[in-house]
Amino acid sequence: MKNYKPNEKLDIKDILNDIENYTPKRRGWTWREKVDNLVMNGHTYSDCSKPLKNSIGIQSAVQYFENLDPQPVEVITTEIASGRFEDDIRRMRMAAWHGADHIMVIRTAGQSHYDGLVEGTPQGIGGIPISRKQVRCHRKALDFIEEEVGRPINYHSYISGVAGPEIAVMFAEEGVNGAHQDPQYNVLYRNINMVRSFVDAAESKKVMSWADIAQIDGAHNANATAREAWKVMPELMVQHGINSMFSYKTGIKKENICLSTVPPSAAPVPCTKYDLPYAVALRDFFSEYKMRAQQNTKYITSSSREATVTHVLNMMISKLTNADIQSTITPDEGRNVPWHMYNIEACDTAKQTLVALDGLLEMVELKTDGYLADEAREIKERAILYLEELIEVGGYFEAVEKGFFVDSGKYPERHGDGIGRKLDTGIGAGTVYERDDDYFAPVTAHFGYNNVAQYDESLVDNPAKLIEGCTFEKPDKIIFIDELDEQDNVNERMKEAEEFRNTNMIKPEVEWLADGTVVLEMCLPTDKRTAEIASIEIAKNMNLSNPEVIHVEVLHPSEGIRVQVKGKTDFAVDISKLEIPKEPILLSDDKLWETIEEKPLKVVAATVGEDEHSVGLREVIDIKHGGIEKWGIEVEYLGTSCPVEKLVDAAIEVNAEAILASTIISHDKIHYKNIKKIHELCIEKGIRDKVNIICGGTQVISELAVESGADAGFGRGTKGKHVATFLVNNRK
Ligand code: Z97
Repeated sequence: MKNYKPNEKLDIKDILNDIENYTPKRRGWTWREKVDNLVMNGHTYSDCSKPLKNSIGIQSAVQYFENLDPQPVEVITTEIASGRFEDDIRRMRMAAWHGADHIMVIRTAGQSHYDGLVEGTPQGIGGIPISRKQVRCHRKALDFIEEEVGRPINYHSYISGVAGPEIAVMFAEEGVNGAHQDPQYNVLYRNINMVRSFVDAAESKKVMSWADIAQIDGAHNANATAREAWKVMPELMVQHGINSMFSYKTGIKKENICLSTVPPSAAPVPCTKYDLPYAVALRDFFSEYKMRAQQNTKYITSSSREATVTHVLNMMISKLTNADIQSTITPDEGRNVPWHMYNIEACDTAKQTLVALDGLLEMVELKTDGYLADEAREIKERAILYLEELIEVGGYFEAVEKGFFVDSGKYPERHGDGIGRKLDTGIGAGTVYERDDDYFAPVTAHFGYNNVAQYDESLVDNPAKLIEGCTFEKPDKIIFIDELDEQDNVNERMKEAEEFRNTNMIKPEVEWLADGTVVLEMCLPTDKRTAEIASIEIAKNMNLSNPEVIHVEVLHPSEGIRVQVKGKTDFAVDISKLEIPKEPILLSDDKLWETIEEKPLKVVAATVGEDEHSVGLREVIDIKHGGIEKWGIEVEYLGTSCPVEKLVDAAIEVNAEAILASTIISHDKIHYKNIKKIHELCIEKGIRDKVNIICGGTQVISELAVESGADAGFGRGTKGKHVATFLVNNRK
């Protein structure tokens, strides 16, 4: 693959090229490298990791801190779900530049509905990469992206459904680094037979342990499904316990077993009273395992503001209880649309919050008595009682049959509305057989009884040797099958958007390249229902097709409604035909301070003629609003309606380097006439070659000001920095 520069787009065709011969360059999960007392730009960080080679900091970093971009020690997850792997690749690159190093490619529909490995691209069914080709392309693109940002990136998907073991093998072969795997997920939410799920899980987990794949469990789904999410806290502990110990016993090492934790509640309930004791209880029970913290999604709405606040509060809990992986959710998961730009926002929210809370535990500590300790203990006690009852009734399968799980009562209370499954029903029921005495599979990482000794006793621990290595050791044994679907495949899809791939044509996008989708935001002075319908009409009048309300918020029942609408544009823009004015290059604060400190700079300033409009000039001068005083420029302000002679004389008297003349009034071109006068007076008094004449005002056009004799003209929108940069760059 080519080595792309930051200003070059990844070429999907380059990734697809020779994909049949790709093998992953490494396997296994990677944690960030912690740096003790990392110093960056003079600040010392306690909980940060090795900085990146290429990245984009949060907005204040870009604007005020020269892209200071410390990386928290927690792995940051982003969920990508465009459903088109060629678009996912671009999204991965954006996310990695914003600090994500755990890329979960998730589904828009159930991966667990697949009952086998699929060749080609199942576009339209799900967003998850199910085919070897997709996984390969993703991992290959990430090989480049991780070099580009300078940090390993963990690639992640799901090992679930009755195809779990096959997918696990494919993921191991292809260098996938993390996966969700929890048989309880299959049983409870996908009605896959219990026996089959646990047998499959044993096989899958064994394979995952061989490939060093980190595992995330599925306990959080009980929280998202429960009627009142904070009531399932004891159950969540039990689910974590079952999957963790099962995984450990199949061979996954403890540091690769990550509990999928989620703060169970959210405001307006007093959520910290539930969430913090729960997080503490979890750490008490599962201290040897890793914690993957996800934001609460049970109570998420379409308000991205609200989702962001929940996310930040959840990260406070993560920080107080040392989460290892911080997940970020599309902050508007409530809208159920994979809005990638909001995913990036969520990565920034995580980075911003975790860096802001750097060193928190050096300053505060959690109390070990009182409410927090009592509550945490109570949750643990309830969990133990739950587990004891589970054993009493005969074990996990019996407990599921009796509807123990996702019951809406807080254990030991039970409402009888849990998810019940029968041992002999569900998908894949009756498909598990005991292995024959002479059962034998010549493969690596195989769970359970495998009678290798019948062929070679010395190879009991290495059955694949009997066939000179299986696909794990000999990747050239993997048979790569490309697309099978003639219509639904990457080549066809790429043809559709060909006009927009690496050409001059652009269209806005949200989900896929050139989907034309935009978001409109408006405030309408009416009631909620009328506003919803009116907003659609407004979008139609703006020529947007398929308009759809994605968020409504009542500001007042009759005075105002905030509405967000999405819709599609049907035109494209040819960027080669745009006239793009040069961006003004502004000097940095440091450069301005440094230069002016070295060689002080004095100016005189006034509004000239009969002009009393001083606001614009004052904004450009005053330190309060980022005027030129900010960098130490000395200003002799002569007030308003200043005669031009007085201004020029003042410049001579104080030995000013520049004259700043401001005018708003422009009838009869009086502003340019005054400039001309200043210019001529300066010549007459012999100082024109020593001073810069700078003219400002809302009606000033730079070229005309210069034609009238000024050195520069500044119109509407000018900030102090524009003027300061000009003064420093053009000293006479
Ligand atoms: C997360 N935000 O990160 P399906 N196995 C387990 C799961 O939890 C899931 C699947 C399989 C969430 C998003 C929700 N979890 C994902 C343990 C899904 C796969 O059957 O393909 O829909 O789900 O956890």
